[in-house]
Amino acid sequence: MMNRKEFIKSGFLAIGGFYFLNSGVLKAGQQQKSNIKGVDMPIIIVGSGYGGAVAALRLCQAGKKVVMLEMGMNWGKSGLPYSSLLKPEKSAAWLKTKTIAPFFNIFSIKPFTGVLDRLDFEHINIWVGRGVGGGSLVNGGMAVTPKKDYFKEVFPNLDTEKFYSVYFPKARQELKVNIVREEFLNECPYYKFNKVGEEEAHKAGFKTMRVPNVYDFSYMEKEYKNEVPRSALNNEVIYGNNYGKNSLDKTYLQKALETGNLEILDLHAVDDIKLNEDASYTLNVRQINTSGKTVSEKTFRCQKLILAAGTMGTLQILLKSNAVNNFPVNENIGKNWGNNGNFMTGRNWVRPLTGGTGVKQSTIPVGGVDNWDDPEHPFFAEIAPLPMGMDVATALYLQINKVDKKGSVSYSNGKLNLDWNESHTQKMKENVDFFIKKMNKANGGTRAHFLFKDGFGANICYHPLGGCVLGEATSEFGKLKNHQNLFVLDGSLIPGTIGVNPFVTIVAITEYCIENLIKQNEFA
Ligand code: FAE
Repeated sequence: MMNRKEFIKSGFLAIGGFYFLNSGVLKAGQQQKSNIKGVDMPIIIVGSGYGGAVAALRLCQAGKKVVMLEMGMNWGKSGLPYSSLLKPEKSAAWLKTKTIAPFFNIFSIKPFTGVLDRLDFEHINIWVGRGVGGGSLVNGGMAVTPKKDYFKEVFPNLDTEKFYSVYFPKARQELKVNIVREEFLNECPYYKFNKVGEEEAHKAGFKTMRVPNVYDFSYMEKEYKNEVPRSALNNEVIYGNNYGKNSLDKTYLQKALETGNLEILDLHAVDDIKLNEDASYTLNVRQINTSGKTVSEKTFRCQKLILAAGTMGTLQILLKSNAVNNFPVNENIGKNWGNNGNFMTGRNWVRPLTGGTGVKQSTIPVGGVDNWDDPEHPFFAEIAPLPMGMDVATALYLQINKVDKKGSVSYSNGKLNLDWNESHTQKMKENVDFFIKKMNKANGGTRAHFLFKDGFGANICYHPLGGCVLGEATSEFGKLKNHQNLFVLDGSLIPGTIGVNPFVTIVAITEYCIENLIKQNEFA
């Protein structure tokens, strides 16, 4: 087998070589309308997040040549560092002039193809990752397997036992999921926020749980002892981690590249797609530079297409293509969308006289309040860090609720529209109100007016899910209905809710789908 170096030297795959011959060499910022037609590729995957990375690995291992198009940058290859929360630089935001963290956006920045993007709708803002590795570059790494009963409720047609004996364990192993040592937690002052969070939750009568993560906790222990460069203990997370985190570029994508069968084209954004008469697909793609300027317009054609652009990206491509190219989509596309019950909230004046939640905080969450067994107020609340470089005596929580009223996504006036308003988050708000009141009553503290206008962050969403639901908009294995050669493998397969942070489930479902699609000779 060719190693990665030999693979790169050999000019990538034959098709890649052909492709580069045609596209020529471009200088940054150069505007070029190329008319590359009929660049035939057997399999194209759009997006390099969880769904895309899992599909790529399994197809490459099965001997298939795969080309992956990713609109974000390949940070590993670029050699550029990720920036910390307290000193936002190039990686902090996708082509914005100001930072776009959930709060305290006081920093001006130069537009650059950074790793964190925010999609703004009337009642909700949705954060997503951009770059080779997708959401894994910006997320908190919380690697949670859903409760078995809830998984069964959400996916009644899947073989629950097989998921819990095969696909979830496989996902956790490939993602390198691990758990923090309790002794380390107790001694490390960077986890005071978690200790306080758990103590206060217990005092209020709530149960807490330890949350697994893909951040390498043995690395973090070395950070703490100053044996290695710091990352989680140096305010790095949503603008990328320079060390410690096992993001997809270090797991699934790295393994897929090592097969020699994967070529990743970064800074390649798919605008829309067309269905050809021979059931192949044509993709209109813009190659951009790091200022976001189009440097080349390209046309790709492929026999098999996998959309893994994340829930919002995949819906954008499908619905826009339907609007501009009459691309066939079935009536379920855009339906059954949800925010995974995401609702951010917090409390101010948390232990103000005894050092609050800590000046220095690790960026990697390790604990949560598990209130799922309460029939009236079922929820999970992540005890989230708020590393501000000073003690703000504030506790931050990202609550995950059920989604009792689903939303939907459509495309009009040249953009995605979301049918999602306060009525969709009403029950979540009641849960948050219940939680905060109970916490404040037992421990003191106030609603987090410093963080959110009314103490409620209903509009903060990290987990958009659904809109292309498994078995509804697709076959039981993710093949889009009414299509012979188009597959969707990402968060849009999950019907708006999964009760926990979703990437372990996205990985498990993609493992299941791609295994069966390969078995059925869909990519022969
Ligand atoms: P995703 O990872 O979003 O990848 C899609 C990729 O497609 C991206 O790289 C896009 O740039 C690319 N793309 C989109 N449109 C195009 C296009 N037109 N052309 C080319 N490329 C395109 O998709 N989940 C957890 O389980 N645990 C956590 O701790 C956690 N924390 C989070 C924290 C933050 C701040 C955020 C934003 C998310 C967090 N999530 C967490 C959610 C998780 O990252 C997300 O569910 C997954 O990344 C979604 O995986 P997908 O495969 O659907």
